Amino acid sequence: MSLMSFGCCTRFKMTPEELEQRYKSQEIDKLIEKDKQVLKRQVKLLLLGAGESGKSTFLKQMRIIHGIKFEQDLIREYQQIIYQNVVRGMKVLVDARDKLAIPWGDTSNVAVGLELLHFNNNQIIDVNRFTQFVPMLKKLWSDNGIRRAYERRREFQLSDSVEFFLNNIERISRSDYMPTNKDILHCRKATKGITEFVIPINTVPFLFVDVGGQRSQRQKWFSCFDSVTSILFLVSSSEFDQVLLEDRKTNRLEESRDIFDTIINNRIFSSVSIILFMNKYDLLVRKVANPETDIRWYFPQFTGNSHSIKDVQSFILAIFTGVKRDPKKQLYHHFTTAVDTENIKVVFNSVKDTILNRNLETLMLQ
Ligand SMILES: Nc1nc2c(ncn2[C@@H]2O[C@H](COP(=O)(O)OP(=O)(O)O)[C@@H](O)[C@H]2O)c(=O)[nH]1
Ligand SMILES: [Mg+2]
Repeated sequence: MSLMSFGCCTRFKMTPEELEQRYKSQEIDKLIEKDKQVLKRQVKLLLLGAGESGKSTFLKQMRIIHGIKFEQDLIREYQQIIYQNVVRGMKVLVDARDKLAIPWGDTSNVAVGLELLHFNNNQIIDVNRFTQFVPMLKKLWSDNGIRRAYERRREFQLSDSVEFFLNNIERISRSDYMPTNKDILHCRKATKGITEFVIPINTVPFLFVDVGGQRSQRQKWFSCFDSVTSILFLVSSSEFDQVLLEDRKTNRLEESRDIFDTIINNRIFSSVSIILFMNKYDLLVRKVANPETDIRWYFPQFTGNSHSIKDVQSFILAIFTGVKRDPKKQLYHHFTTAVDTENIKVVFNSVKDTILNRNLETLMLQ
C-alpha cells in the first residue's frame, strides 16, 4: 500500500475492505469511461437493401480486406451450404424446365432429373453425399434443355451463384475440397435477424450491422437505427427484369427503390450519410449486352440505347436518386461488384474517408 492511500485511509477512517471496495469501483468507473470513449469513436455502419442485394457478401469482403480470416468451423459450414446451393439450384432448373415445357436435350436425362427432384431439401449434404450427386449434376448441366431453362431464369427464382458453382464443379467435387475466399463470397445463405461484426480500421472500431433483407425480416430493421454513422444501401442493379421471391410479381428494382425511399427520406437519418452501392455491376453488364433482353420491356420510360451500359447505368441510378426529397441531403453512389475483392477494396477506401470525416464532424459537435 502506498503512503498516499495510507494517509487517505487514516483521514477518512476507511477500513481496508472499504478501501478495496473504493479501489474496485474506481477501476470499474475507468473501464466504463474507456468503453464510452470507444463507443463515441466507434463508427456504426448499417447495411441495408432488399434480399439478395449483396449485404452479407459486402460484410464478408470487409473481413477479407482487413485480414480477419474465416474460422475453420465457419469454412466447413460454408462448404455444406455450397453443396446445398448447387444441388438445390439444379433442382430448381430441372423443375423450371418442366414447367416451361422445354424439351430435354438428351432424353436419357429424364430419369436423372427425376432422381434429383426426389432429394429432400432439408437433408444435410456432406462430402460423400455430394460425391454421389456430382455425375448427375454434370450430366444435367450439359443438357440443352437445362441450359435453355437457365437462359430463361428471370421467369423463376434462381440464386445468382448457381452458375459459378456449376462451372467449378470439378474443383468443388474433389474429396479434399476447401472453399476459397471466392467460393465463400459466392455462397448464398439468407440472413435471418441481425448480425454485428466489429473491425478495427485505422484504430477506429467499425461496427458493421448486417440485416435480413426480405419483407418478413424488415420489421427488425428499426431496432438497429440508433446512433448510426452511415448507411450503406445496396441495390442489385441487374434485377430490372426480375420479380420478387416474396410475391413473385413485384419488380425487384421497384421494390428496392421503395425501400430506399423510406430510408433516404426518413427524418431519423437526416444527419446520417447515405452511400448507395449499385451492386451486381458484373451481372448488369452481361444483361445489357444480351440481345435477348431489353430494359424497355420492363421500364418503357427508358429512352436511351438499351444495349449501352452507360445509358442503362444512368437510368437505373436516376430511379434511386429521384426519390430523394431533400435537395440538400448528400447522396454518394458507386457501381460495385461485391464478389470482386479488388473492386470492393477500391470502393471501400474512398467510402472510408467520407465516413471517417463524418464521424469526426459528429465527435466535434458533441
Ligand atoms: N455476380 C455477383 N454476385 C453477387 C454480387 N453481390 C452478391 N452476389 C451474390 O448474390 C447472392 C446474394 O448475396 P447476399 O450477400 O447473400 O445478399 P443479401 O441478401 O443482401 O445479404 C450471393 O450468392 C452472392 O454471392 C455481385 O456483385 N455480383
Ligand atoms: Mg444477407
